Amino acid sequence: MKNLKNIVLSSIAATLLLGINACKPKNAGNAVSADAAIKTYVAPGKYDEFYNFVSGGFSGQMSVYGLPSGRLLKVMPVFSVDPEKGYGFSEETKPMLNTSHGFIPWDDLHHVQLSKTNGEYDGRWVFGNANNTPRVARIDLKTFRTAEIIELPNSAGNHSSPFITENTEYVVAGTRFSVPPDDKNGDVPINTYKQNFKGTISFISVAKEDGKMELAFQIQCPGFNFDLSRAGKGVSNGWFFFSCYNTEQANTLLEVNASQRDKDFIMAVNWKKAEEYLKAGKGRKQAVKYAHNVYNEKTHTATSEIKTEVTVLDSKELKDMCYFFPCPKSPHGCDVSPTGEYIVGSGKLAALIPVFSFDKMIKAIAAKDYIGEFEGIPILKYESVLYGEVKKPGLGPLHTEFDNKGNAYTSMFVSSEVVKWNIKDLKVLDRAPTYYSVGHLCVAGGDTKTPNAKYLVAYNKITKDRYLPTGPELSQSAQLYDITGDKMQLILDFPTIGEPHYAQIVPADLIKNNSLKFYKIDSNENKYVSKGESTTKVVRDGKVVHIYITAIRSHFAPDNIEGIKMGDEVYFHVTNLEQDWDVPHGFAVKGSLNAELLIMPGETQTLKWTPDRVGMFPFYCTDFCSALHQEMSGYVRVSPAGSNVPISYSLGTNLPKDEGLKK
Ligand code: RUQ
Ligand code: CUA
Repeated sequence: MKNLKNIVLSSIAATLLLGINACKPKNAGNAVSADAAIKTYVAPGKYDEFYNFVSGGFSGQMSVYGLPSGRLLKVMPVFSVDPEKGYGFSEETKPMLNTSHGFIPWDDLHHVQLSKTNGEYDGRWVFGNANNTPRVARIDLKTFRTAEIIELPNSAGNHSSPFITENTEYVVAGTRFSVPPDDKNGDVPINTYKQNFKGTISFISVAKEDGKMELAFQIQCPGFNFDLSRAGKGVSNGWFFFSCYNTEQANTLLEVNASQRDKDFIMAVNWKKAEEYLKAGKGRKQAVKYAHNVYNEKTHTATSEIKTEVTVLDSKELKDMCYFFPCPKSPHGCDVSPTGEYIVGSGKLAALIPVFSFDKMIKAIAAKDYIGEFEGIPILKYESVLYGEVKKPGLGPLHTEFDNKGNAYTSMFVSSEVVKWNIKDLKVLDRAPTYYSVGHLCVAGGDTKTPNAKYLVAYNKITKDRYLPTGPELSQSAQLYDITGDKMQLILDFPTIGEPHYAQIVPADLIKNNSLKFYKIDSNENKYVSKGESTTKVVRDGKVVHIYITAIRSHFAPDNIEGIKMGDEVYFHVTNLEQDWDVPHGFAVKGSLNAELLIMPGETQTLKWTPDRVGMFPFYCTDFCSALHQEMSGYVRVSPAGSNVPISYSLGTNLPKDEGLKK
């Protein structure tokens, strides 16, 4: 009987979650603001006002758009190989994708977080999470390149990640899937979830000057699903808030079995307290294995180090560090208002939006206003922490961001709309349809202390009829709203790369003037650099051949290479000698089981090539760099294994014999 009820419940939930048609807004075409074209038009040659950093979801990348135009400016490779840029294919970048499991060419990037100083974006770095094989990446906004990736032990499904404190002291990451800790036997029956599975929150410290990340400590928590998170700020600085679902601790058919309870939890973590425990030596040193990968800008080379230890704080034993408060029902987003006073929980299956008060939470803790505890963690009383509830906001609340006028904006997946409400009186002020089924949304500066309330972007899961059909899969979509007035106004649709989850919008002025224009060739410390054509060479070392080659408009030096033999392992070390902005050269060779290289000015990158047959192999520059770009090419001659063709290489001198005589 119980099962039957569950199945009925589950199909109701499924209808609710999939019932997009039923809630499809009418007059889709008419919802666009009449002056949309003027508001989004950025004339040719003009810059956009904002950068929009958008997660790529299952593309594993992060993309950069200009707003309000919606122009795609760049796709930054992070967790997935990118043949366009040679990321993960060049010898220098391969170590970036190393993990304790080995080289992984893909992941699923859900959330982006810009670094902050005093609760405001500082334009230095943007962080992203790998959801599948738990990792956190830091991208340098001087180069728009991934600078560092750290793997997380004791973790699986790194979803509530990466969220940062108001001065970027920590990047925090919670497990979506609880698992047996890495140093315990994981070979246990799955239905021993309650006994053997644990959740983990990781605190990654970020060095002030250079952003270097270290896994500072982890907190071991009950085995739930930690979904999303936000740091406190202002009054609540020093705390973190995590939404938890599956507090039922189900291990199968979660859509039913993890939707039983009326309320799950938000976990509040006092991280200053955690720091005290850490200092006092209350942590347990645990043997683990995780990769820490760093791209060195001087050597243009990444290194990967496998680390073997982490300090774990136990939430069961260490008091006053973690608290639960109930939150209806299967909460997803967990967002903190600009002052830090309000915490908004978004229960995917809840018919209201609970708004919690930090002040009330602190008082409830002081008064020990508990309704019980879970694995040693006190559970605060819902009413004692609750500020109030937004009634009838819509269906399927997911995420909330804020403006600078005391308003909040919540995405409603099921009813496919953005709902604007007032934080003080919790009244719904406006609703705008999305096309369709909005997931995340972001307001310019919407998670900072002083949001810039000009634009809101909705990131939609389904586009249906919005764009020209492109086969079974349609592009995901972003929609731009002007939120300067009382009513939200839809002014633009633009397609996105992969599936967008969270995104952030930052004023262009914070970033655009710090952009690196080229790498200084004099400071290039790559082991295989050629700082000029005179130092290029081809060196045989047994069966390994190193080709030191340079690129400059419009030739490679050398461009005639002979003496390569079958069975050789060849490394093309290509240095781009240009010292000018926007003059990369590309490098590709016929039959190579590899991608191209795209080498920035002043940089050295290496392509590994194992010739598979005897013959002639052209190579060429792939990036149109000058009027004579088509001339920027060369040949490698491959001879049989036993051949006695000597190594030779040249540029401009290997002329036919008779022509040589004429000169
Ligand atoms: S999620 S659509 Cu992976 Cu941030 Cu909410
Ligand atoms: Cu270099 Cu085209």
